[in-house]
Amino acid sequence: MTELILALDVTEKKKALAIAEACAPHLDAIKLGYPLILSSGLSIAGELEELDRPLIADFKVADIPNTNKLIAEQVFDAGFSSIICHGFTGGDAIQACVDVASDYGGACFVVAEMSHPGATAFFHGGTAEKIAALAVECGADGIIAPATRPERVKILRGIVGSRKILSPGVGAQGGDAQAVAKLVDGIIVGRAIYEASDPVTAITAFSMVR
Ligand code: OMP
Repeated sequence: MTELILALDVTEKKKALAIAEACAPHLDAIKLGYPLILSSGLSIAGELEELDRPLIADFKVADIPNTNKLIAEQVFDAGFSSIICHGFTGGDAIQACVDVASDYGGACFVVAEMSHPGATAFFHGGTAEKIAALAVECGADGIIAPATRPERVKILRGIVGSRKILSPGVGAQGGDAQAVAKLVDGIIVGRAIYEASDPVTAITAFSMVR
């Protein structure tokens, strides 16, 4: 089964909570990042915990190992079950997040290649492949790879094997959920769900993944 993960990038707290509550029964996880947490505070994780869905912290952590460790501890203390970090910072920085995740019984996902058009400037030419290999070496639970480029996901799958691939970029960014769902373990969907007039109905467009 491919999981469906809602990217809850809604900056109005009341609206975010209402969408999460309505959609939760149809989701496998909820991803929170800077837009919602900077507008509502980290404590929103505690409020969402009662929906009983795993919470993924998308801070794309990208600092030195010690700072990564401190950030990851805050994330897991707040009730998240997974953290997303960048991989271009290198093995020691990834390892810091992986180790904290493991201490808390949580998971760490490493961004191997981003989904937006500009990402090709730096992630192509071997970088994404190197990051994916580093993620495996560090014992990460999986990688983030672009739904906007299924052909790249296939290449990265060849590197990470059975580790999880979570894939953003379907819907608003133009990626085709159907095409990528069979290649990955989870698709991450934001605007196509939370900007819809009826988010729960919008989810049915992604029912092929659950
Ligand atoms: P929508 O484009 O609205 O579906 O949202 C996609 C979500 O995935 C946003 O929260 C992005 O920050 C996130 N994301 C990407 O879109 N591309 C990436 O390469 C990586 C991420 C991510 O790490 O989640």
